[in-house]
Parts: sequence; C-alpha cells; structure tokens
Amino acid sequence: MITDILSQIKICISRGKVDQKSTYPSDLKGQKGAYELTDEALNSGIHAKIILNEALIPGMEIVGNKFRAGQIYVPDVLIAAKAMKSAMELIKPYFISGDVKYRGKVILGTVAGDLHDIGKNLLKMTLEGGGWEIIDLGVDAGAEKFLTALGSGDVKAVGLSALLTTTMLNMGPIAESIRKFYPDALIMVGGAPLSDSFAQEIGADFYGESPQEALEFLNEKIEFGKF
Ligand code: B12
Repeated sequence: MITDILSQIKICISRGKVDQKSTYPSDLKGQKGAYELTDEALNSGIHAKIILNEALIPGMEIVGNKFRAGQIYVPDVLIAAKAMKSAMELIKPYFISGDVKYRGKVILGTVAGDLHDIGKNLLKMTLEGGGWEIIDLGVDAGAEKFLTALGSGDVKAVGLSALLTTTMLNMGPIAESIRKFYPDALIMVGGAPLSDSFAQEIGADFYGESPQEALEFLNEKIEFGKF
C-alpha cells in the first residue's frame, strides 16, 4: 500500500533512521531506513513529488515541531536532517531531469559573522523538497555575496538566517542593499532570535519560525501571481 510506505518513510525521517546499517534509533536497528524505503517507493512507481510532499516534508515538520516544543534536542535534529538528506539524494535526479519542475530560484545564507547553519540547511531541504531551486551561499555571507548571487538572474527570493543577537543586526544592511539593487526579490528572514517586528523594522517581506512557513509563503506568492 502506498500510504504504508509513505508513513514508514515519515517515521524514519522524524526518528532519524537513516538507512538499514544505522544502529540509531536502537528500537529500529536492522530495519530499513529512509534511504532504502525511498528507493523502494520510487522503484514501485510512486512519484518523487508525492514522496516529498507526503513523507519527507511531513517527517521534518514533526522534527521542527518537537524541537520547538523542547521535546527533542539538537543531535536529534541533526540525525533527522541526515535521514532527510539521504532520501533527498535519491529524489534529486527527478528534479534535475525535469520530472518535477522547479518553481524558481531562492538564495539562502547565514548572514555575516554567523556560522550556525543547521536551521538554514533544514530550510534548504524543505524548499528543495517543495520544488524550489536553491543557491546556497553557506555561512557568513555579507551583502556582496548576496548581490553577486542575485546577479545570476531570475532569483525570486532571498532567505537570510541568523542565530546570534549580534549577527541578526547584520540583516538590516544586507536587506537594504538587496532592496536597492534588486527591488523585486522577496526578502525572507528567520532564526531563533528574530521576531515579526524585527523583520518589519528591517523591511523584510516575510519572517517565519519554520521552513514550512517559508515554503507556504513562496507557494502562495506563486499562486497569487507575484512571480
Ligand atoms: C549548534 C550551535 C552552535 C554550533 C553551530 C553548528 C552549526 N553548523 O550550525 C557551534 C558550536 C559552531 C556554535 C557556535 C557559537 N554559538 Co551557538 N548554538 C548552537 C545551538 C546549541 C543550536 C542552534 C541550532 O542549530 N538550533 C537548531 C536549528 C534547527 O534551529 P534554528 O537555527 O533556529 O532554525 C530553525 C528556525 O529558526 C528556522 N529558520 C532558521 N533560519 C531561517 C531562515 C528563514 C528565512 C526562515 C523562514 C526560517 C529560518 O528554521 C529552522 C528549523 O525550524 C544554540 C542553542 C540552542 N539550543 O538553540 C547555540 C546558540 C545559538 N549559540 C550561541 C553562541 C553564543 C555561540 C558562540 C558565540 C559561542 C562562542 N562563544 O564561541 C559561537 C558563535 C559562532 C558564530 N560566529 O556563529 C548562543 C547565542 C546567544 C545569543 N543570544 O546570541 C546560543 C543560543 C547558545 C546560548 N544559549 O547561549 N553554536
């Protein structure tokens, strides 16, 4: 049954069961992981997009919700991200082959001075999973890096991430430069110390607590013809 394999994949992502070899979590030892199950699902003819939307993204959503509620910790988030990554490796060729069409390009980076990239990487996976092509600037990206990437053309949105109360202050000048040279690009900001009011203060178009919210925001923009 399609729904069985999808819910098994979802469990593997949310519990951080990467593949059959992985010994974590101990109660799933020896069982197939996200990697094998995703492979099986693809081979049985389930569309890559369905696996993404109904298993992988919901799996990471569970992780994000539990992390925010303090029910799991950073190592749990990291192992779940690893499981997601292993499944995404199998899904990616379907994007590249055009089987699943990209909705547009989005630039992501943690802002100047900030090396915390776990949240940004989760955002990347979620948006990629949702059909967006990501230009990943990595960590410690200043205005110049963002502007150079925007120069590659046809970028719909830019996502800035910061985890430090000091580095979040670098978002304002970066957002200002983007506005000046690329007024049509949407600016999304996120990271633990941020808030809606801070986002408004620096003129960002969107602030989200979770990658899923950012995905919904972008998809809505497409539906309402902003792009
Ligand atoms: C892991 C970690 C590190 C790792 C980072 C490894 C890595 N590759 O990311 C290391 C060890 C390198 C590190 C270093 C430091 N850290 Co640190 N670190 C953390 C820790 C434990 C977890 C952060 C994390 O990954 N959270 C999990 C992710 C999933 O959450 P997230 O990033 O918020 O992302 C979510 C959302 O915010 C959202 N999101 C994120 N970005 C975006 C962007 C957009 C556009 C959208 C829509 C959404 C979105 O989506 C994500 C998923 O839901 C926190 C404490 C904590 N428990 O939070 C401290 C913490 C962030 N670190 C802190 C500090 C002080 C430091 C250091 C200065 C320590 C030092 N003295 O050297 C250095 C600074 C390094 C630097 N220049 O950046 C402080 C920050 C305090 C402050 N008020 O600024 C914290 C809060 C710890 C503390 N309680 O003091 N750190």
